[in-house]
Amino acid sequence: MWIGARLLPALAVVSVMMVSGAAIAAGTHEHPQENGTAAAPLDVVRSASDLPATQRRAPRTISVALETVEVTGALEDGATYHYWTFNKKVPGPFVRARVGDTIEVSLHNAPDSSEPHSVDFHAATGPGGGGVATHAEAGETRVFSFKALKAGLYVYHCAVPSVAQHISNGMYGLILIEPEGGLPPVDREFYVMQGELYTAEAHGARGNLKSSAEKLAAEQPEYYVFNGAVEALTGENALRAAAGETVRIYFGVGGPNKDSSFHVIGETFDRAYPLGSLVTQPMLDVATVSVPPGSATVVDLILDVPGEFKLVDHALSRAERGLLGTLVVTGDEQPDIFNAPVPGPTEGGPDHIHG
Ligand SMILES: [Cu+2]
Repeated sequence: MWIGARLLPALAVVSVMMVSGAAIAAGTHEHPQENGTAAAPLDVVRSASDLPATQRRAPRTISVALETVEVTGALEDGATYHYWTFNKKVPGPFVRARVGDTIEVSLHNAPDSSEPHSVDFHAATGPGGGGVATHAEAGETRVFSFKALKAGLYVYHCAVPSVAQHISNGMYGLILIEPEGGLPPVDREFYVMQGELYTAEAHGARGNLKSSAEKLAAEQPEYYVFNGAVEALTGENALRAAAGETVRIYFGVGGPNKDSSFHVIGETFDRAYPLGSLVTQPMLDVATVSVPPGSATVVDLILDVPGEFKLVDHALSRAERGLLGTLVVTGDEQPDIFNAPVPGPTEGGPDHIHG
């Protein structure tokens, strides 16, 4: 409740905070190379493969170390943005626990931060999800612990006002609380989160883009991103698997404001766990899953045929604002499932295909 109560007055002063924050950040960064500069922006994209493997085990105590760091990162070729991060990547680290675990959280706010930061785990039962307990000024470290009472896939995020600004700048991640007995085994797992960036400059601008409090308040983002940057999960960062494998995507929406109609073009989700509920039986054979801000879903795909499959939000205008990923599936063609003859190099027309 405290977040909501503080959000509205915080939005009223957001422009003041941003001006002072930019001035402090520009003047006091002690590690410009480590944290990225306009000349050498940091790669803030978290690889979709960057998540720990499951461990079937009894409940125990686990430690989660988060460092909040403000960095100038690459938004796309020729454009940078001053991200606020957990551990210098967007999203923050994937936290993997099981129901019954005690999770000890340590949050250190880097000394050169322009803002206090914190973390609110939706998996925690207790005031602010830890957001008050971890509120750390620059250079401070705060700790708290919670017991994972409920299995599920949950968002975590910074909870310092303006919360929307902190989330938009990149301060979100996922925590998986596996149910007793775990989830059905799969061959590969991936970690993908969607967010919005509200830049003063129009989409496609070059240079070091500035955040816009006005566009944030109006919920009018210029960019939509998977894992922090424009088309971040394509090319060498594409998700990769082989036909015949079953893959799982842990998908969350940091937002802060827009829901996602998550879809993989050319595939269906053989299993989908809406709203991150893992104790409810999954839905079967779903094409598009709606994921609200601050929520998540687990989707399993049995890959039948090879090819390139696009990860999108089916609100497809957003693909043209950066929201695009690729799942590359290798393997032998399966013409009994999908048969699309490829035109020859010089004879491209449909008459020749069928001739
Ligand atoms: Cu923050």
